[in-house]
Amino acid sequence: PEKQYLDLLSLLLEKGSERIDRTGVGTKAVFGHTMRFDLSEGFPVFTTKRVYWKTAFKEMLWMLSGGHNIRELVEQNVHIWSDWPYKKFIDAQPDGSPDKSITMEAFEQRVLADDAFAQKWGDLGPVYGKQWRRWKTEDGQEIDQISQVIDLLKHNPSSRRIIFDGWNVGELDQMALPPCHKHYQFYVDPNTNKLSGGMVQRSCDSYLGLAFNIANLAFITTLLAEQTGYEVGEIVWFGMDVHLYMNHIEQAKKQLTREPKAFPTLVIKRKPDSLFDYTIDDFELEGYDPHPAIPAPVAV
Ligand code: THF
Repeated sequence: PEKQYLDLLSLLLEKGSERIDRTGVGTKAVFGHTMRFDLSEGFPVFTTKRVYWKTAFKEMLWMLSGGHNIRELVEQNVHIWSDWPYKKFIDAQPDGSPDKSITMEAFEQRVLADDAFAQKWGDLGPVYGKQWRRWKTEDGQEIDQISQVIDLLKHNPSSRRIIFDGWNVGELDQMALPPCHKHYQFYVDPNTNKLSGGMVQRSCDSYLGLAFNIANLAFITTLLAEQTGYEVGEIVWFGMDVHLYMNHIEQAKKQLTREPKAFPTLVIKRKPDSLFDYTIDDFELEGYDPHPAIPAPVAV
C-alpha cells in the first residue's frame, strides 16, 4: 500500500545523502530501493496528494504510440515534457533576439501552430516511444519491442525475456533526456494466471515523477494483461538513484502529515482489438478521493 511510498519519503528526508546533481538544484539521495503493489488490492495512484492520473496515462499512451514530439502532448493539454525542448530553444537563441525571452506558453503555441517549428524544436529525439516501437538495428530494420512483448505473453509466457528497454546506448546523445524508467520486464504466474510487471528506474524524482511512474507501471501492466488474457498480479519497482530534490522538501513533509486513503479501481470502459487503440476516454478511476494537490517545481 501507499505507506511504502511515505516510508521512502521519510527515508530520504532522514537518511538521504546530500548530492549535487545535473540540474544544480541538489538532492537527498539513496542508492537502490524497491516497492511492490498488488494490483488486485486497488490501483496504485497515491492519495496523500492529488495525482493527475489522466496526464500520466496520456503520457504512457503517447509513449506506446511511438511518439517523441511534445506536440502530441501539448495538443492534449499535457505540459510535463515541455520544459526540456523549451530550454533547448531558449539556449539556442542569440542574445538580444526577441525569441530569447519567449514564454513557455508562447513556445508551446508555436509548436502547435507551426509544423516546421514543431519538427525542429518539439522533438525530444529518439526517447521512449521511438525505442519502444522502432528501435533501429544495424541493418536498417526497426524492432517493435512492445509488439514482441505482446507476442511472448500470448505464445511463450514462461519466457524470461519478456522485456522492453529504452536505454539505447548508441543513441543516448541524441535524446533530450536519457530514459529514467528504462527496463520493463513481465512475468506470468502459471498457477494464478496473473501477469506482473517490473520496472528499473535509473534515476527517480521521488516527489514529482515517482507518483506518475508507479501509476504508469500499473497502467501498462493492466493493459497488457487485458490484451493478452491474464489477471493482474503485482507491480515491482526498482529505483537506483532515488532522490528528493531540495526544493521538494517542504512539500514532502506536508504530504507525510496526511493519512493515506484506499486506492481507487481502474475501470476500462472499452476493450479495443489492439493495445495501440486505447484512448484516454476509455479509462475512469472509481473511488479516487485524494488529499489536495501539493504543487512543486520540476528540475530541468
Ligand atoms: N525530470 C525531473 N526532474 N523530474 C521528473 O519527474 C521527470 N520525469 C519526466 C522527465 N524528466 C523528469 C517528466 N515527467 C511533472 C510530472 C511528471 C514529469 C514532469 C513533471 C509534474 O510537474 N507534475 C506536477 C503537475 C502535473 C501537471 O501539471 O499536470 C504534479 O504535481 O504532479 C519523470 O518521469
